[in-house]
Amino acid sequence: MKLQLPQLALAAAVALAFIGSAQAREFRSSDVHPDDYPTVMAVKNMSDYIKQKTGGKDSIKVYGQSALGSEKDTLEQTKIGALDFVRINSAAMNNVCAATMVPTMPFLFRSTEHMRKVLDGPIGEEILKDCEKQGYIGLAFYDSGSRSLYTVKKPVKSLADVKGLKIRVQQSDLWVAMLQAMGANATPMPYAEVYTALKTGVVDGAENNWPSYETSHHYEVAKFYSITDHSLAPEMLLMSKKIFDGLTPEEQKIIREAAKQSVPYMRKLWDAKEAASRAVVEKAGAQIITVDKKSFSDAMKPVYDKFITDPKLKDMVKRVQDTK
Ligand code: GTR
Repeated sequence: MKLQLPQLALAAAVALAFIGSAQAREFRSSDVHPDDYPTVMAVKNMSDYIKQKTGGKDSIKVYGQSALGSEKDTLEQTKIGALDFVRINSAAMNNVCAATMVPTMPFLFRSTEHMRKVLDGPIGEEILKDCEKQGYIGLAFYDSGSRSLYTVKKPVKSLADVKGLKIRVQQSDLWVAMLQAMGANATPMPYAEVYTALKTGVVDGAENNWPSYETSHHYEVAKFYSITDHSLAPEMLLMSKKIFDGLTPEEQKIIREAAKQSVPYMRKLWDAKEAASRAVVEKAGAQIITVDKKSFSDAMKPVYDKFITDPKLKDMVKRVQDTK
């Protein structure tokens, strides 16, 4: 029997509907933070959006607290398609995709507003797009506030005090160079290992934003928090290109939209969390130390000289600085 055109169209529609429903899936996403942390909440918010737009078919489950491994490990899993999404700090991508070094650079963003303006605009899109060559679909930047130094035994009151201190850094050559330029003995290690390293004296200190300092309980061991504000390195949400390429254009569109719409939601949570975390650590007895930030910033020149050598990166840094 020969099928007529309308019958063919109907058969195709039935087949498509069948394939669509058969492929219902729960994507997996990793994070190093606990359940109620703004980055985790943002991906859960994305999941709600995706669920709603796909009529309950697709969703994302977040595995927090490094349950699936360190940021470095989960990035590798994502590249090969063993993991669907990964939420990491830009630092974790520095050795993989050079453009991510730009928003990580010390003392580059002048304020949170400046950082948001740059990352919401064409420069942010360029950096996200640049991750594709390495097997990642860059979906969004999230806030991470500014990072400062904290120590266990003695407070850092000036740049000279950093000399010789063993400071944990993220697993990025750029981060190693940054802390070395401050005079520290930079020690890269995964986030999940830092609490014990501080407690057992493997390191003398670390550096992070208020919410991480609080939720990781580092403040209980390292109670001297020196406000250096040395980097506003943002968070990133990436998807495995291998997985993304296997989705329908409609699913891809929904995922991109879901990520973008989660950014303002995350920022609201972030602003509240920064203030709340600072209050928690202060109440618990953390000592907040103000330092001469300019001396720290002046010490960063060798870091720019070493890492921002490619003309494209130089131009990008200049465009960030010129963004008003
Ligand atoms: C946090 C960030 C994490 C991770 C961590 C670290 O602020 O949210 O993605 O980079 O710092 O220091 O390893």
